[in-house]
Amino acid sequence: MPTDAAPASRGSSGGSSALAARLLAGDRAAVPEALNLVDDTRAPQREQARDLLDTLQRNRESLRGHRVGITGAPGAGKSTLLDALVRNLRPRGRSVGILAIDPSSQRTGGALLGDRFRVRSGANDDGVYLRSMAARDRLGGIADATAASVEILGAVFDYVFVETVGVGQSESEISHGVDTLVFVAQPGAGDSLQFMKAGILELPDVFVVNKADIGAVAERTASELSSGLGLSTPRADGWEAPVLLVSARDGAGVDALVDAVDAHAQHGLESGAREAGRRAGRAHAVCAALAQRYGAYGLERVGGRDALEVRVREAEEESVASLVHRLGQFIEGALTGR
Ligand SMILES: Nc1nc2c(ncn2[C@@H]2O[C@H](COP(=O)(O)OP(=O)(O)O)[C@@H](O)[C@H]2O)c(=O)[nH]1
Ligand SMILES: [Mg+2]
Repeated sequence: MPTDAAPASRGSSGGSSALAARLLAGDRAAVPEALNLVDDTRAPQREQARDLLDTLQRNRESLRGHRVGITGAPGAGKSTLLDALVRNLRPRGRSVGILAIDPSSQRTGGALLGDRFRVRSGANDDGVYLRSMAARDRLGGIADATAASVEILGAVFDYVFVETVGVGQSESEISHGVDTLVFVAQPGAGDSLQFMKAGILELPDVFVVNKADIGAVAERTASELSSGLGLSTPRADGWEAPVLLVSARDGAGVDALVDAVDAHAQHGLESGAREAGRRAGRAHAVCAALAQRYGAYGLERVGGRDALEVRVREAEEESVASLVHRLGQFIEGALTGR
């Protein structure tokens, strides 16, 4: 599908169609407006947002930006690493969109990171864009909001990075929304042990032991992780997750990290894992949003989670937002006996 094709002007709003066309043509100036639209809770805006996202979904072949989750405990160095990644990628002409999901507040972490980018990459560089999103107001259900923002950024930028905090549940949550999951470990913090206990060692596609500049402790953590991975069962998709020693502060190992992310992207394209992952991610986002809104009982009323996932997989021309809306109305109907 050509990226500059004007999308069908179906739907209620010429405005959101024009916006979708601009995004699909690679217009970076359309990004803030589009992200504001999908964040707007007013009914007419929500409808326009669904139109916009449906258009992107119909043109999904054009959403080529590779989606990378950066996760790990607070203080592990995720934001510093993103900064290093931007400084590595920008001189090579690769564009970067960043979504920082802040679990506590809307302003602190993201704004700080934003300031750092303005200092480092210059205010006039439109090849890097950062948006921070507060998870606090979303009652843990950030799957559909993240999905919408990632689609928009992925229409325009070569890489979309999503920074999320945490060890455990959040890895599993974010792994559904990205193509490549990078786990950033803090040297000596026992992250590798926590991982093995939680049984989620198989989720990250790339392991980074950051702060390699502090020496022996970082190397020990890296070898712990490597042996833990050696003991885990091989992955069905054949990918072997590398463990990389990186210093986000000095930039050491950042080239190797970019290479590992690119190699995983290539593997995903060739094996079909990326396409399959995006499909599964959509199903997950829809079900998570509906379960959050209507509970397990609501889902049962329409045949349960598995049946819903099948429906989502079949509805390839509809965005996550539209599916949540349409299936939500259906569930409400079932719950009120209409
Ligand atoms: N020595 C060292 N410190 C680092 C490195 N990367 C980050 N830090 C420091 O670790 C702290 C937390 O970094 P930050 O990027 O905010 O972590 P986040 O919470 O995971 O985003 C900050 O004081 C950073 O300066 C590194 O490679 N080496
Ligand atoms: Mg951070």
